[in-house]
Amino acid sequence: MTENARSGLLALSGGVGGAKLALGLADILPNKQLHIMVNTADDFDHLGLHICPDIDTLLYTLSGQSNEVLGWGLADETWHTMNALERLGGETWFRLGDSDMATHLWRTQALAACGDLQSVTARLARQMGIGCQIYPMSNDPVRTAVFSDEGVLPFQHYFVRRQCEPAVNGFQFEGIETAQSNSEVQALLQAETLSAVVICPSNPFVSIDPILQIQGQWQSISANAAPVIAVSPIVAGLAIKGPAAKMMQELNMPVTALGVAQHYAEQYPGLLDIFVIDSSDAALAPAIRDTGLEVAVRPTIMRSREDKQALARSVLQLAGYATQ
Ligand code: FO1
Repeated sequence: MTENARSGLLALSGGVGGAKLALGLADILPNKQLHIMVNTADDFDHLGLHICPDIDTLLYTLSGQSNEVLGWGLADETWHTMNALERLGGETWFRLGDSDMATHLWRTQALAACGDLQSVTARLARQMGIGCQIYPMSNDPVRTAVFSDEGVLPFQHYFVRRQCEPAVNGFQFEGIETAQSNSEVQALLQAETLSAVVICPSNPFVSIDPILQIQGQWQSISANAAPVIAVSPIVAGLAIKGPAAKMMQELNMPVTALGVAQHYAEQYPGLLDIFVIDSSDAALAPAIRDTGLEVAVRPTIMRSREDKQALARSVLQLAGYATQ
């Protein structure tokens, strides 16, 4: 990778899908060029601990510790504390592994001692040996409320406790009106040193929308000269992971990459430059072009490490990054 005045990449990410592409990017880019802004609207306080699921998925994935079987938490986890809590009749619907719990204890204590979520996250990343920059979307609390046929549910109650079963009809990001965007990301955008902004294949409604809907956020990304490239999280009508496809159906949207492109085009006019769809969805390209977006058709399914690196390389090439 050649160094030039514009040599940074800002990725916007939720949990698993975003973390996979982030890992591919981290394998290719020098640490100082990679900046990842993460959704924190899934965060909540539970059992006295401050939990940041998407940040932790990023931290664990980039440090090679993620639990590939569960899709969240740490590999080689044990559950003694949860089992003991269950015997006491405590709340165990949200399962915190013994080792994972150390992260939440450390974060909760650090936040209480001094820190804002940005500095605490940066310290956690350093402790885990991660060299790139990970930013919470805001230091201020934003919490997703899910409007469903079972009423309004806090996000983790919908996602984990009710296993995404209730039909959704909308979302509200509580606190979004007053939350300030991460100041380090704002500085990065203003410095005009970015070569690309990448919207990872994360859930558009509950992972990417909260990031973009923070005051002035999508407008300042749009105003930056770097091209904005989004990767569809929907492939062949299915979400690779999580409830995005089910949500689209319940929201009466086409459950396709076109539906995702239309959502971004309507919510954030002019933001996206290129929309990346999977090779299996090539037939959708003309209809997506009709929404005014440039379309790139590439393999986007990331099973292996090589798949992640290949998609990362595709995104970098689309952005005009000079690769070695
Ligand atoms: N997801 C589950 O489906 N069940 C759990 O018990 C669970 C516990 C958990 C603990 C810590 C953490 O950081 C994440 C955890 N997740 C769990 C995943 C997580 O809540 C969701 O995948 C995300 O919020 C959606 O991105």
